[in-house]
Amino acid sequence: RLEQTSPDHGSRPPLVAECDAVVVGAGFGGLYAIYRLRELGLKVIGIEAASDVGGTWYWNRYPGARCDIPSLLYSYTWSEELRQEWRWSEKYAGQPEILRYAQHVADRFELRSLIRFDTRVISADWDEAGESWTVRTDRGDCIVASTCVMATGNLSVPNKPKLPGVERFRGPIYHTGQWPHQEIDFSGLRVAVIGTGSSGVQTIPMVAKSASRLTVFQRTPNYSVPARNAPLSDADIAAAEPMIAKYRESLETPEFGRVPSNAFDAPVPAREVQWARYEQLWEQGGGGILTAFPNILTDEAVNDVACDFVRDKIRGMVDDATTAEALSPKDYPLGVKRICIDTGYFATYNLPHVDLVDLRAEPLTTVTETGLETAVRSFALDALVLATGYDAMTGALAAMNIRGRSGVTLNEAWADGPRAYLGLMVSGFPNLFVVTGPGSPSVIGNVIHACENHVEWITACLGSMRAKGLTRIEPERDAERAWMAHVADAASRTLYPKANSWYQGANIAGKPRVFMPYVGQGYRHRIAQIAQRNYEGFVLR
Ligand code: N01
Repeated sequence: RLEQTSPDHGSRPPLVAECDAVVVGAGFGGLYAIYRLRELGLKVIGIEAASDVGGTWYWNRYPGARCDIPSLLYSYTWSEELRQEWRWSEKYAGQPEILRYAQHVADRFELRSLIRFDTRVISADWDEAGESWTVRTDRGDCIVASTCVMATGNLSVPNKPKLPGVERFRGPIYHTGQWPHQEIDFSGLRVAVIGTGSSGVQTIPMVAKSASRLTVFQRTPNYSVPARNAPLSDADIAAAEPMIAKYRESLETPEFGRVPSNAFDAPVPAREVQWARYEQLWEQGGGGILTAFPNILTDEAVNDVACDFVRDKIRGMVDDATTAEALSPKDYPLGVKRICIDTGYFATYNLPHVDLVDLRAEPLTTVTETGLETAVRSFALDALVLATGYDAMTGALAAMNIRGRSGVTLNEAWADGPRAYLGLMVSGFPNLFVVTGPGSPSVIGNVIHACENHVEWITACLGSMRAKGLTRIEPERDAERAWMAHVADAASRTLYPKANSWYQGANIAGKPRVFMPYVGQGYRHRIAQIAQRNYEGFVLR
């Protein structure tokens, strides 16, 4: 009984159509795919479950939702006109502004007319004889297309934990990833937030502003660094130009989270040297701390000092020593769960009406009609906010009933964990492309740039196939196996596997543990080379 935005299911006749490409999802990946494939001369039909474009930024309307990558970089690079005409107002853009940007792109490039909104794909079946996908939707549409591009997002299927007794709760329940469109007023209410990942860390200070009492239920504390968000002046924008130009020219965007190629032979700096650098980056704000030293994500001796530094900062910001201790992560390295970037998060716990409940010390036992109970205490509540994350990277694909060659479903193919050659295509599923799929860098770094890279690769691939009169592409099983082994090996050389993160599916009960994003180096060069070598590892005909 979640309070959420319901799609507008006003009547429209079902669409029965044939086209060259179906693009599922109208977030930043899908919008660009629709644009590029149309430019290629293909007949494209876009399908989007929401009532508008924006993907993640359509759904994540919770108070405080904001990007953790500077807005001047969290932008498309493919249109210089777009870049010149769009002006971001803040260093880190808030959700409403990012959504307006996506809407502007859709209008500016006339993409909306190609998209069926309020429409969810319920199945996609490969027809071997016809070499086409039959895509069906919950609106009765049946679209036959030679190519399917899944741009369904990495963080688009909310994780709604089955809290015992939750159906009894009489107050409203909100999930940060499905926030209602109308303003939610928590004034005078006793509110609980469950979850302290990026979403929780952003929304907790905002909810605290209006709630009469806020209780945060934390299972795992997170490392969080201050955003130091600020308005962007014209001078800031001009000063950032060389950096943006550099990013546009280079094939890799070196954001935090990436493991640079010099990580493995970098020296371990002295503790004082590290501390001084972390101090500088802390003052600067944002995720820069993860770029402090090349080996911060590969060498525990370096990472340990960074962890000590952040814990020290937490102790300095939180008045109550027990609360500070509970808020300090201790059992995993910094940055191997997505680092949180906050505005006033830790100081929020100094407010008299805000409390932290450490679920490791007192586990949640049940939800009642009027609140929550832990093994130790009861909490009377008026509203519940779930900031409990997502079935990341595979959730949306798994929900679509995709059936490939020989009738094998994607869920069957992925029973032991997801596999995709280059994170782009899955063997057994011809002509089905995944934008930022498992096995690609995707969520490690700047997702907009990752989407651009994949869409450009897919468009070039389809263009080259058309030029050669080819109609079908599928990865070889061996190439896919070797790639996923390489993805696992790249992760194992870093500290990433040392946390129970959503990167490896650890947040979803029963999900196979596979480290999904590619954290190795040179990904863009690699996939470009593979295309140049006549799509090595793919079978085309
Ligand atoms: O989700 P999360 P998120 N009982 O999975 C807890 C991006 N993002 O929505 O760690 C109690 O990180 C869970 O506890 P634990 C960003 O990439 C970006 O916050 O599993 N607690 C955890 O504390 C990010 O990483 C931005 O022990 C439960 C929390 O819920 C990703 O999205 C903003 C529980 C979930 O944290 C996901 O972030 C927002 C249970 N049963 C999101 N189940 C920015 O750009 C889960 N939890 C800034």
